[in-house]
Amino acid sequence: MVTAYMGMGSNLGERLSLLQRSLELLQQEYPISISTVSPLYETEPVGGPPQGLYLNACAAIETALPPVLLLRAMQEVEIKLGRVRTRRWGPRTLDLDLLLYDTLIMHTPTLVLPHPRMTERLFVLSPLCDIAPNLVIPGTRKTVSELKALLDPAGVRLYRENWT
Ligand code: A4P
Ligand code: MG
Repeated sequence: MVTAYMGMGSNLGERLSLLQRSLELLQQEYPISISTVSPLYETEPVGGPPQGLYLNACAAIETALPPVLLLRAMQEVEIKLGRVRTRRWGPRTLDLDLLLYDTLIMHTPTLVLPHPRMTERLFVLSPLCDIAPNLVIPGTRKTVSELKALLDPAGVRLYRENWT
């Protein structure tokens, strides 16, 4: 078993229930156990075209699935919940990103770990810091809490403490 961390986002449709449903499906249909879920944040969109506010959260996952199969499970859940793939960084009903898989560093065309943009994004580091502040991000020698302190605090606000 390893611990992995998933980033979750939605800015289209029934944002809250899509995020809730994605956690249920991952656990019902795959050998995945969600051990901790962060509070939910409402966040200003970063990059892409003008679009609505996101809800973002992070979850800690316990699984024996290898990283590529874990990502595939997350992508299948995105599709089951009706994700329409539009433009990169554009609005989406559900985006599940694999942020970290244990201490693994890897670069393939379909999977990069740690997630390449996670350390620059407060919408990722705020919820991650709530559940794993002292985790060292592989390749940085810094903890989540240290990396978060380097970012501009604007654009991210607590939306709901308990939401699952
Ligand atoms: N991929 C490679 N590594 C990974 C990984 N660690 N986790 C590949 C997930 N996917 C990974 O992803 C595109 C491709 O990345 C996949 O085919 C996969 O093989 P995608 O989810 O299909 O497309 P995307 O999400 O539009 O693109 P991308 O580059 O993943 O965007 P990001 O980085 O996920 O950013 N603003 C706010 N406030 N909140 C957000 O949640 N999200 C984005 C999307 C932009 N702005 C945002 C938010
Ligand atoms: Mg993505």
